[in-house]
Amino acid sequence: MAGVETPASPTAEGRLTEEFAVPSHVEAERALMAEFAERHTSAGRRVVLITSGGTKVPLESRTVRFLDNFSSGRRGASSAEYFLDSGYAVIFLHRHRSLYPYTRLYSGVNLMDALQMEGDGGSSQVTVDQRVLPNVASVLKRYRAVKEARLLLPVEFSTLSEYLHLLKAAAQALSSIGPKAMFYLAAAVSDFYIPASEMPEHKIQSSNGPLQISMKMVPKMLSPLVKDWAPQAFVISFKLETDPSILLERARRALDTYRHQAVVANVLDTRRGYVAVVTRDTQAELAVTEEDARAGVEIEEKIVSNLSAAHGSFMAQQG
Ligand code: 9Z3
Repeated sequence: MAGVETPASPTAEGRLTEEFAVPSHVEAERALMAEFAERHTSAGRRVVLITSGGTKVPLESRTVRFLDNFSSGRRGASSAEYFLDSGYAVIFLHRHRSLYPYTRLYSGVNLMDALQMEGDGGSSQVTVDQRVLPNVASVLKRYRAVKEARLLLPVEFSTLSEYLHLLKAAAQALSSIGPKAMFYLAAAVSDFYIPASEMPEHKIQSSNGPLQISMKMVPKMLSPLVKDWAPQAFVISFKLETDPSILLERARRALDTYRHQAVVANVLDTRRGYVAVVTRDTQAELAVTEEDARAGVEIEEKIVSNLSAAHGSFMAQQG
């Protein structure tokens, strides 16, 4: 209608700036990520940014309570190892205390049960019981080699706000390496949050009776990431459902909406044994067979092998 101005709806990036406070360490992390990307691409390596773990959404500004989700970070941590084995340098953007590459293999072990002590007092010797930490010598060797070559850059987040700002900083830091960058967005990011302006400052009192909360939609960062922050990169998102019958349709819809390169689609209960890698023209079903399971083959090895080959073709097409 002439003369009536409808305000344009804010973009995801605009909402990020307006609604989520910038954490103090973002600039320092951005500089580290940019230096890391530059150093490794100069040495002829590709760089993958892996996001991993769940997010914590506070209900009070002096947070006593928060909303969390199931993600253990295993997908991200094990994928990091396979990307390293395939020659990638890895930025590991993970939720504080979620599973970590290499140590994840022993996450169920009580450290005290893995150590043995000979002698006592000043002359005691502590050794490792390799029955409790199977293959620890070879795992330690791989871990040390990765550390010495500075091939793994860990970056931590806890809250949703930290995750969102660090993802943007990472995407901008990797934009200079163009198609050599892969984004592997395996973190389970909350879809809902309470804006700071609507959050009570102090602990919500149970004496006020049952609690009703209203949450806003989290802006979808995939959109500015693909369009503006790292438009030349190879971008993989993950789609999680609990109902297998809608999984593939949702994965295709995400590809249509964001126009990125692939979606790894999985169902909560079967995620360790089956995924589909969906692109605009292909669909690969990857599964851990019984034989694989006996040989210790993990689904992440297959996902990484599929995607690193696709990334190679993508880079070749970009010239
Ligand atoms: C995934 O689907 C990951 O594969 C899992 C891995 C989180 C299931 P774990 O950490 O589990 O090994 O325990 N990540 C993405 C999940 C997600 O929240 N996706 C959103 C969606 O499906 C947005 S891209 O809508």
